[in-house]
Amino acid sequence: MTIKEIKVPNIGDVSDVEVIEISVSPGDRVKKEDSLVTLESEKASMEIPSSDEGTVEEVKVKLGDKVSEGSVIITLRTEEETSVSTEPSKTNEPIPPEKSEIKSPVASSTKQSKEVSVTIPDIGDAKDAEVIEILVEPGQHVNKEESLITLEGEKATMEIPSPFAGQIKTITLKMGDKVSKGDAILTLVISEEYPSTLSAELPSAPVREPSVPKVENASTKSSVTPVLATPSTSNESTHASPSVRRLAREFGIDLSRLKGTGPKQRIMKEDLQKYVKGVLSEGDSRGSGLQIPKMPEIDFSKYGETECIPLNKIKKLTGINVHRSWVTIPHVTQFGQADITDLEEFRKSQKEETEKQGVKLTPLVFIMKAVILSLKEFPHFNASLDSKGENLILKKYYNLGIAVDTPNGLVVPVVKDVDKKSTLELAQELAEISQKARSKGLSPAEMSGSCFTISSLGGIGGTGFTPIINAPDVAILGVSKASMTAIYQDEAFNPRLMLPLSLSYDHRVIDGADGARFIVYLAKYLSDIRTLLL
Ligand code: CAO
Repeated sequence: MTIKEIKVPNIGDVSDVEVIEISVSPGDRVKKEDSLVTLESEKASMEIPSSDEGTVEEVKVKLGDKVSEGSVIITLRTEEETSVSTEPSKTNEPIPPEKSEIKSPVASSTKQSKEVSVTIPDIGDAKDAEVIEILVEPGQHVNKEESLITLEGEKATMEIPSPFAGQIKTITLKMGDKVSKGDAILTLVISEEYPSTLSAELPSAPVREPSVPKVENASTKSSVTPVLATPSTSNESTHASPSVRRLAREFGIDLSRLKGTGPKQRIMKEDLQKYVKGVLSEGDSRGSGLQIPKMPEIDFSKYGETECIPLNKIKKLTGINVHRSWVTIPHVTQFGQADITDLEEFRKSQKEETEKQGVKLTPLVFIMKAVILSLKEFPHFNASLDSKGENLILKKYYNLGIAVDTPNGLVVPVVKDVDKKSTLELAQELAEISQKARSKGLSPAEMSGSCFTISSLGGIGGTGFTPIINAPDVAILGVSKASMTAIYQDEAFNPRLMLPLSLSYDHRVIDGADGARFIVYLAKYLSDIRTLLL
């Protein structure tokens, strides 16, 4: 067993380069060419791969350190019997900063627009390097040193920066092309619109006459951004170019969360964009900074006897839906109560008659009617946010979800077109869907298309609760058990049957004032039986 020092190889004419990423820690197993650290100079980011295989003994650098050729990065415990410090592998040989070439200038004056062809500069001994990323598009303005493409050779990945500032006219190569020194990348229009960089470079740039073979531009040095990394096989999920890494760092994104769609699962710029868009549109808790610690696994049997009952399908599905609603919708619950003394008197007077017709009239049917009147008064309660959360879809139909308690769990059948149905029709349909729900006879169609949901626990008891919105609805009404209450009216306390109501609403769509107005209107309709029966 030998301890070897892995040093920064020749990285061209740069020194004191900052360590911006450390990919290994003591005890890690690394293979030859696995990335150890990423360095970033003013002009280039480069990954330094391991020149040997072994176990990391010690990391000799820390983030922010400045290193140069020969600085020790790590010590590595290897199986070999040699005690000599390793020379950087071939891979670590620097790719010489090179001159970019321009050809076919249209004019010689620096004040006029010129079209130049940007070609692959000297990329060391890498021949037939593959184009794995095109970072620009026609019409785009680029700055000097801005990366144009990424190439992947057998031993190294490198970004080719623009030798000038200008506007891209055409891109000559395509993804997957194999290129070598001198191959055309793109044509760039450079003009006095970009004086800051042009004036610095062009006067001394020996631009070629159209008929003469191309001439190297001696003043435009430092063109290749060497990235001395061989794609890591031990950590494929972080196989990405420096520009993608830079972008990920700016957004604070952990690249190991992404799946690369590029060659050899390389993470492309598009993958990063898709990930960011996804996080933003879905309100992903990872992106919103909601770092919820995992529940600890507890062996409850050490405290007493236990029995494990697996959750059934309905409970699992309900769990997923209520959890998603709870964490993605900002809920507010508004409480209120309705005086249903008159309504109950009327219901009881009708009860015998309707039961003869086989229909059970409960307060819920009247609540459904009152909800429809309130939804008509407040249309944005009869709505859904689109998936991007940018538009409110107002619904011109009135379908109510009704939460039904079944032996298997909670299900929410939907009563369609409630506004078009009579009290008796609704009572009948309510009995039918409750029965179907309890005998698992509901079809998916009978459980979809709700606009607003009612969860009534009034038949059971309780004084109030905070229902969870049945997304994509924007509000839900919770109904608790009505009870006789002393209400102060006309300078006296009177016994009134009061119905507790709790309205949870999506605060992105509904303001607190409208939440309160809605419940006041609802209570008013329930208190006035004449309006309900109209
Ligand atoms: N206050 C006082 N009494 C009430 C009442 C209320 N708010 N609501 C119902 N009742 C009475 C009914 O009048 C009936 O009494 P009578 O037989 O004397 O007339 C009795 O309670 C039972 O009613 P019910 O519950 O069978 O009927 P319903 O129409 O009120 O409700 C249904 C139907 C399907 C909604 C209900 O059975 C149910 O499953 N509720 C549970 C919903 C649930 O689990 N919600 C929680 C979801 S999590 O948010």
